Amino acid sequence: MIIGASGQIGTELCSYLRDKYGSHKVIASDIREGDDDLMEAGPFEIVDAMDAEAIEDVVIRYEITDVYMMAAMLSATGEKFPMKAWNLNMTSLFNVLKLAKEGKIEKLFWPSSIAVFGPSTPKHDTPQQTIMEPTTVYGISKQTGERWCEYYHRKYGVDVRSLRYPGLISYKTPPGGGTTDYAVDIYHKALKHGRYVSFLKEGTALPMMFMDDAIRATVDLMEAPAEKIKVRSAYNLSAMSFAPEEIAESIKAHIPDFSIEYEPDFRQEIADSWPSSIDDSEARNDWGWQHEYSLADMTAEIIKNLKIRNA
Ligand code: AKB
Repeated sequence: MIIGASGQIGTELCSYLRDKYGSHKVIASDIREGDDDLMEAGPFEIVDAMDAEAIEDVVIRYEITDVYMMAAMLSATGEKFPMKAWNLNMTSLFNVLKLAKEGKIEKLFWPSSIAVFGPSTPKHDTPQQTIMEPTTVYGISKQTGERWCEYYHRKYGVDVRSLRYPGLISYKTPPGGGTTDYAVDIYHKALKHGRYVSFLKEGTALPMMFMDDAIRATVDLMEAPAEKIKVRSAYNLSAMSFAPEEIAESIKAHIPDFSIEYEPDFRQEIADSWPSSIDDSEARNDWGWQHEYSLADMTAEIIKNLKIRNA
């Protein structure tokens, strides 16, 4: 069961799992309907991630074994609605941790984020274990969630697994309310208008990843033998790091007239509080994580596919 299946990660995760296991083995759910492909490809249930009874009803009805809890309010929207973000991000997690504790599901995936880090964290090659003093509500909720995941594993044997996602870039589904979203929007604006106004300033390097890599990491982590999972809070996960001018350069290789301007807004402060690169050697050593896409590979793939889609 995927909760939050109509969202940026949920949509692609759902189609990957359906290709792998068969459409009817994967139950999509969200508070709102998803795109036509998602709705037509297999079972879909309207479920509010805050509603424990509704989740349990689907779990029992479909005999769910694994749950991916992908519903969340991200960093930028979270700063506008702090209590809403806190309530959604924590209640949705507790709802599924409880089901796992009661033995009603076998395995749980819950996404964490580089937002668990803060301005006092070492900025380059941020290690797995380090100072974590997040300054956003989203980051505080992710750090707290990590502690609870580890607690439920240690105390009740819950098989919960998690990754600290970097900024995720997809051309298939739009992101919503994140600080790293500019790196998705830039491709659409490059093809449509040949220019982009970035809400992060030049030199703001952040850890990023192509969605295909993130989906593979998620499913690989869930399928790894339990004894290989040594971190039960959340694993650092990394592929590439770049600043707005670097992604702009990679786009110029395909669209030579493309130009970028900078008009930083409130999201600059959030980006400045996060690491610029991540050391994910524990994920690589423990369960064999390897990314595939570099910035150049990702840009080529996205531009090729958006051109086909827009033709
Ligand atoms: C955000 O920008 O809020 C997210 C994240 C890094 O978790 N993409």
